[in-house]
Amino acid sequence: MLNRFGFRTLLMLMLLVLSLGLLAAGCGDDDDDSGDSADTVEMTTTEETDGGEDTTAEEPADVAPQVIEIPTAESGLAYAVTEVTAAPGTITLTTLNEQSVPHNIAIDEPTQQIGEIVQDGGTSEITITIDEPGEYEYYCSVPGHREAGMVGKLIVE
Ligand SMILES: [Cu+2]
Repeated sequence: MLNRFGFRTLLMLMLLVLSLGLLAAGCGDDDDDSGDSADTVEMTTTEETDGGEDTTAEEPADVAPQVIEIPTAESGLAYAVTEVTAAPGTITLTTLNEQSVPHNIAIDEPTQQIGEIVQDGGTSEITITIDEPGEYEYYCSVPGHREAGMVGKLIVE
C-alpha cells in the first residue's frame, strides 16, 4: 500500500514538474521570439480577432434563415402550398418540382428574386430578407404560369 501510494505521489509530482516545464517553455518562447513591442502587437491582434469572432458568431444566430417548403402540386400550374407564414428576417423558399413541366419560385417584393427553373424532381430556391410585416406574393415565373394562377401568399408577421 505504501509503495503504491508512493508511486502515485511520484507520478503526480512528475506531472506537476512537466506542466511547469511546459509553462516555462511557453513563456520562454514568447520572450525569445519577440521583444516587448512585438508582444504588445501580438496581444492587440489577438484581442481584435476575438472581438471579431464573437460578433460573427452572434450574427448568424440572429438571422438564421427560415426555410419554407413550397412544393409544386402533383400536376397542373399550381403549388401544393398556397399560403405560408414566416417571421421577419431572412427567409428561404424552396420549391421541389416533381412534374415534368418546368416551374420555379419567384418573388417581386420587397426585392425581386427569381429561382432557377427546374423539373423532374429539381428544387428551385430563393432567399429573401423581409423586415416589414405584410403579405407578399410568390409565383412561378415560367411564362403564363403566374397568369394561370401559379401563385401563393407569404405572410410575414
Ligand atoms: Cu410554373
